[in-house]
Amino acid sequence: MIWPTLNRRRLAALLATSTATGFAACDRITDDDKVSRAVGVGEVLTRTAQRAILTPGQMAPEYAESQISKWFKPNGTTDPSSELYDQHVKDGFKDWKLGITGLVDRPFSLSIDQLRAQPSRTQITRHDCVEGWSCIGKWKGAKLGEILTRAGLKKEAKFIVFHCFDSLGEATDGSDDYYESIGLADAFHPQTILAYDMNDAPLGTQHGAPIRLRVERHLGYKQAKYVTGIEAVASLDHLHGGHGGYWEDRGYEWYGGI
Ligand SMILES: Nc1nc2c(c(=O)[nH]1)N[C@H]1C(S)=C(S)[C@@H](COP(=O)(O)O)O[C@H]1N2
Ligand SMILES: [Mo]
Repeated sequence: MIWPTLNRRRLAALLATSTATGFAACDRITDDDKVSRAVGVGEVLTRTAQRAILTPGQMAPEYAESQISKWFKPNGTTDPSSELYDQHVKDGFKDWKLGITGLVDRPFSLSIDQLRAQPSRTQITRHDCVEGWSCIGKWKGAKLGEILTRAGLKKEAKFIVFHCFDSLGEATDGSDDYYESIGLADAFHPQTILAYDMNDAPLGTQHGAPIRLRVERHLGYKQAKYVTGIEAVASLDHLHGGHGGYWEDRGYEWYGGI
């Protein structure tokens, strides 16, 4: 079961390398502004190439109960520790609501109980962090595609953004808030869920309570924890650093495919 993943990874790494080499040439002949745009194009090419070769809609490998990691490494924020978050933890997220906003025909919000009543999926998958570690966990959550269908995406909507409770840096103006985004193909992928259970128990604080995104064909940093709101947008330019995610704004690739 692990071999197809390794092969896909090698393929993706090869594609990334060949694209990077291609743009090393541009580096010498263009100014900084053009280079950064070229790198953007490179990412699109890699993504398109990955899509073409890796079969669109492909499922991430799933594992057996016996393969679930005894310990799942918590990473990044392990407690947003804000007044609001602490209050939610204290009352079991009874007043917490997930808003679905932006380019939708019918914006709405869901309480944790309502979210638990949505069509769900359970999956045992491997989480791969760019730092070089992996853990296998079991996730149960509401299918994102169903929620978006209920909200009705406007035709201009191209990306789904996940806003989070936590902030990783020092800034107090919101510029260090964690956020992530995915394209529509991933938003409607059957394994893309808003997970509220991990290993058959409600998601704990360390792993993103009350909900975290599981978008299984992607690296760890795409798996947004502590999601407070979902927004459909036409472009990522106006959000924070404009690259579609906290780590993307700090240089990581947006697609983050595995
Ligand atoms: N809100 C939020 N989501 C986040 C992070 C974070 O710091 N804040 N870290 C990311 C990274 S780099 C990884 S590897 C995973 C870690 O998830 P875990 O703590 O459940 O292992 O969450 C991702 N999602
Ligand atoms: Mo990560």
